[in-house]
Amino acid sequence: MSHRFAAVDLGASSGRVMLADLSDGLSLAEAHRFANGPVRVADRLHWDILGIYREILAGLRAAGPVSSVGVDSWAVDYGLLDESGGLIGNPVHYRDDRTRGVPERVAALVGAEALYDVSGLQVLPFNTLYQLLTDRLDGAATMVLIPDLIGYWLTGELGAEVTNASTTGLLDVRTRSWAWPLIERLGLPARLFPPLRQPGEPIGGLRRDVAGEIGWSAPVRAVGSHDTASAVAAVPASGPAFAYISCGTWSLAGVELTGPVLTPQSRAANFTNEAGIDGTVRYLRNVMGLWLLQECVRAWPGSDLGELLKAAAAERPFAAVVNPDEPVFLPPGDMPARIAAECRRRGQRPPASPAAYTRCVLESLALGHRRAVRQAMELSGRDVEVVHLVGGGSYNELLCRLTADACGLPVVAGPAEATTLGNVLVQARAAGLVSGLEEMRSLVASSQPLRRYEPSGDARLWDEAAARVF
Ligand code: LFR
Repeated sequence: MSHRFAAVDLGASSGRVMLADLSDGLSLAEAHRFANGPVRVADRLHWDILGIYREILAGLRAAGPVSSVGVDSWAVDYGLLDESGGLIGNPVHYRDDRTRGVPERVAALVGAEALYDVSGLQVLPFNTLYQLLTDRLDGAATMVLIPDLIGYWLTGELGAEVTNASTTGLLDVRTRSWAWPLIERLGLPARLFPPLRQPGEPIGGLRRDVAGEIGWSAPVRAVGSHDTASAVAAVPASGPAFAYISCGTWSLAGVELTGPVLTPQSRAANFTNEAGIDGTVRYLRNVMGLWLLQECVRAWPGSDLGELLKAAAAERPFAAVVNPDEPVFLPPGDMPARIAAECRRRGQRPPASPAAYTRCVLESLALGHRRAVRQAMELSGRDVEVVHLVGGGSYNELLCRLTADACGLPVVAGPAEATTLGNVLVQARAAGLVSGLEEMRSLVASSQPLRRYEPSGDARLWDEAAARVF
């Protein structure tokens, strides 16, 4: 029992409760998986947070007793609590468009340079600070990020785990504490921001009612509660000369540093300095990710992803490519139509079949990966010898191969479960079973299946394709 840990991992399209056993190496089992996604009510996109919580409890019940529980999820989104700790309204989904025009207003008020200098964060329309500025805050006593909200419901303890807090735009990237002068400047009430906690710190024991419902009790521990922080912690790298792509709904592509890069060039390239485990900096950019394909597949009822990928491998290379990061791709909706419009805008004929769209998406993503990895190297000065592609996207062999070719670097694909592994390894370390980041990573490398792709093909074709879209 003392070597078993539970990870609650909430993704934008599904959530899972995973069980890890470290008694002999490191093995993972899925205790429960459930669908997740936006719920549109009139003109707002929400998360079904109570449904998510119910599924988490079902998952913990199925998992059985463990030494501790850790929770991670996507970043930036939050719930507001009233004086008595009750949730005010349903958390809004980051793909909602309520922040339209807000980043520009904030930049005009504070100055884009000053903002970047404080938080080191890339400008994405859904950053917490922009969302908060559109929210009604009068009755709100506390703002809790999604994993901290789950932690609060499980234990009754409030806090803000620092890796995820770093995605709010309101954390000082140098001191890793709340950026009080900025918070005041923006007119946001200081009372909203709970005390920070570090990955590995105990949050509290399960509430009595929770323990009663799931049939056992254990402490809940803070982990890298931003899913990307957990994923990067579990990259199976053996030295510093690596880039990573945490590839799922999003592709988070960059390098791991010991300090932030806050240069004007870095800001212009919209690179972010998010907080990693053990004081590391996740220097990366968001690439639109497999969201592009997920939304295509949603538009093609009855289509089979495996078949599509097989057919895409046989499609003509570079027939059409887009910049995957066009803001027009962010909201849910008819993705093939938007891709077709982007192709036309760039003077290319739109794909003519689902297989051709799939090829277009994967080549476009590989171009996005290449641009982010190269810029991360240039802007940080970090040498990179290998690209680690982790997360669900590592199952996609065509994407891995295209990424290796586009980057001109070997790609090591896997583990697919990097987020869960990072989550449980931080718990295992707190329990004294592993020593540090290095040992965590070598345990991942020795226990998880990995595949290696050497770059091949004509590099000039990728240069030419990149010049078409960037
Ligand atoms: C990935 C992720 C990204 C974040 C996006 C929105 O799951 O957490 O890191 O930018 O979701 O929260």
